[in-house]
Amino acid sequence: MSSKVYINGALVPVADAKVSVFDHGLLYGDGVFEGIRVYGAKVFLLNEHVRRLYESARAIFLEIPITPQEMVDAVEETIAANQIGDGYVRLVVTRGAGTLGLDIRKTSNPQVIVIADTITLYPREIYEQGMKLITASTIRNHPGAVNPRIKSLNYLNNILAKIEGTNAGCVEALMLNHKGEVAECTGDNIFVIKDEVIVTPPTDAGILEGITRNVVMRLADDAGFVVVEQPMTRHDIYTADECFLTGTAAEVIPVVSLDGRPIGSGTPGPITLELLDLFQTLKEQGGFDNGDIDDDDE
Ligand code: PXG
Repeated sequence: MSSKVYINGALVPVADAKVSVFDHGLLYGDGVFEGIRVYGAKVFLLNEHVRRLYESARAIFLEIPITPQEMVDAVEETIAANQIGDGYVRLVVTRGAGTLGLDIRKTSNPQVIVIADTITLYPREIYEQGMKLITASTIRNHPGAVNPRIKSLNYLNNILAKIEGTNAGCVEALMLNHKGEVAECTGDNIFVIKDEVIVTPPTDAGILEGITRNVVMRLADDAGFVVVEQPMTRHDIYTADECFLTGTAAEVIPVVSLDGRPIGSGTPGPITLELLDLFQTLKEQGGFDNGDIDDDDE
């Protein structure tokens, strides 16, 4: 089976899926993207990802040339054409080709790309034994610059932090915000548990509002846990009972140390494991019955 990439309305062989060297996506990281999981040939939380893509685009004055419903259809078509059972979908919308200058009025034809592929996951041992983290010296983007809530193609800041993690032997790295508070990791949101209260930084800490984060907050709330969004410092992680990360690729992954300090018992915590279980069940069900993550009966 040869894989096909969706580009601007057509499904083409990978070798024919090309963009211009004048595309602002390439020249300036000018564009937006999403990463989505496919479980059992069903796209998980597709509407939430499509909604965030359009919100990111709106924030950077990028008009996506197709409707959200057409985007949903493009994703479904692409995973069907590639016979993806369990995998990963990458949505990319670039600004399109322009001149060698920043002026977006000189650009045209935003490129809409859907790639369906397999996914590289964190090694299984990390789920069992827990992840070790270090704090990167590279801080998260200041929200007054490119707001971290925008999932833009400009990920160099996070890549630099990820390199620091890799160099220290860690698969993820913690990023602080401009105030020195905990923001998130390079591609995952962070939670701690202290005295059975589940705590995560608020969106205005300068983070991506992760879809997995929101799902886990809802699952925890439905299971009767107290969940709070509160500014945190590293001290709150060093002294937490448990810690875990959430993300499309990671799902829910236990964290057992930060900067060499063991967190809690230094092994994956019981509430983390309970949330991991709840997440597995949600995956098997294909999402929440009543659609949106935020729909709550109360
Ligand atoms: N924070 C950042 C900075 C991210 O990029 C998350 C949190 C988690 O969000 P979701 O919505 O996935 O729960 C992300 C997501 C990949 C990949 O290929 C994933 C992300 C970024 C870049 C690549 O898995 N992140």
